Amino acid sequence: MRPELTLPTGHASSPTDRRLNALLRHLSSSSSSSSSAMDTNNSISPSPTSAFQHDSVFSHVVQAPEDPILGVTVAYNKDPSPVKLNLGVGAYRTEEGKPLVLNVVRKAEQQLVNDRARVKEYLPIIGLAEFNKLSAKLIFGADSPAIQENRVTTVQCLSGTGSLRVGAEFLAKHYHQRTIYVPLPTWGNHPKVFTLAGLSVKTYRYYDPATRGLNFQGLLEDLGSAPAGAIVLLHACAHNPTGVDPTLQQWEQIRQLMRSKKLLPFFDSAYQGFASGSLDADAQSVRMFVADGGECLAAQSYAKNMGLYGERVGALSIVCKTADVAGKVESQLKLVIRPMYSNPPIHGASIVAAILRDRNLYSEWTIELKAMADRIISMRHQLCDALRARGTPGDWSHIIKQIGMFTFTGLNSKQVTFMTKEYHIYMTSDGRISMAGLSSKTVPHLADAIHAAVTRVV
Ligand code: PGU
Repeated sequence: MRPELTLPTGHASSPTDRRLNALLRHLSSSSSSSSSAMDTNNSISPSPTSAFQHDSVFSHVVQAPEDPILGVTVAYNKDPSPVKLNLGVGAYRTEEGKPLVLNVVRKAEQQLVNDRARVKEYLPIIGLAEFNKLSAKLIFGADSPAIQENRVTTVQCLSGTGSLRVGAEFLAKHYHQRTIYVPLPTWGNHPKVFTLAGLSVKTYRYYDPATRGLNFQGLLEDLGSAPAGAIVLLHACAHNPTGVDPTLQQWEQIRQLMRSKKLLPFFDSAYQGFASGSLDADAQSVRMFVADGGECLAAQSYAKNMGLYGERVGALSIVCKTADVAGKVESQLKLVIRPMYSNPPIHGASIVAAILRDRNLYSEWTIELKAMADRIISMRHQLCDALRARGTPGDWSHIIKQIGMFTFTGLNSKQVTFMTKEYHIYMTSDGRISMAGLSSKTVPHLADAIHAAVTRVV
């Protein structure tokens, strides 16, 4: 039995209410004339005060907290202050504080638009073949023997996150060890992605708060005592959130230890080119592990280095011992992808392929990339100088020493809350700030806020 749809009596006096009641009468008469299946399945909730509201099958659902990183932007957007500053999400901004679409991306998009032969058909399950080939070349190097020997399978995925997820699901299904070790700390989404994919997450020591540098001894000890075969997540460069990377010598020691213990490296490469400004230099860690002939996984993102955040374009590569194994692995990756999202989007991958295939566009990209990396480095110097000029207590040299998009300031969550409340500066509660969100104009405001936080909040 359907209750009659009207607004509560005594409220139907205004013209608006009368119109609403007429509409409700119309809706209830048209639905009662339809089939009985419609009637039971598509009942209309007449008003928010209806008794139906209390019968929701979802009424037990509790409000979830905002994401620790993306939620910072949500809070920032709600703040009406003209001086507000978003240093939460790792997204590049210009000196004017605006998001940047690279010139070379605009050019590639123009080419795509002008090409009338282009269609919007589905891509294959593993994505755009040319994109995959060029992505592997970008991370492993043009002369990589693994590529030449066809031992690498590369599949286009939904940016870095999607690549990690597909790789993790493949490992959970087909690899004998389901434990993955992630650095402490790491990008907040890593544990969630890996756990939901079916892996069990453990941590290895990485950052030393006392030195604000690498806890190399702790890292070696923890990886040394990991069970044989365990998977190890490594940030290829520009470690997030700490901005602390091993030196090449340290990478070499990590490689030797991992190979001797048969630990499986899973590289997350979300910042190639952003750490040093050089695409090759930032891929050194990965290339070291591939050069020894061993196996590994690599998740690549074009969100930062091409500024293609919202295009969701990335790649997962699995380097295998033989071409035969690589072919079989690829066939299984397709079974992971197909029920997840069927096949990836075409536009972003076409932009990347257009840039990577063309010598001129490629070289233009490297110049724009270097300019972004340099601007971030210059922000590091400006912020450090501004704090020194204010006599802010503490040693701030880590701002310059750390690399990539972020500075792990060492500010505690109380100080972060204070800076947000009093200075409208938004950042993650672990004290990480995105240097890419800063500009010469906003450095003084941030330095004032840090100075006040350090001197007034313990
Ligand atoms: N891996 C690491 C180490 C990252 O820092 C990020 C992005 C990703 C993967 C995923 O990037 P995709 O956009 O999926 O390619 N981290 C940024 C962006 C915001 C977020 O948390 O997704 C950050 O601010 O930490």
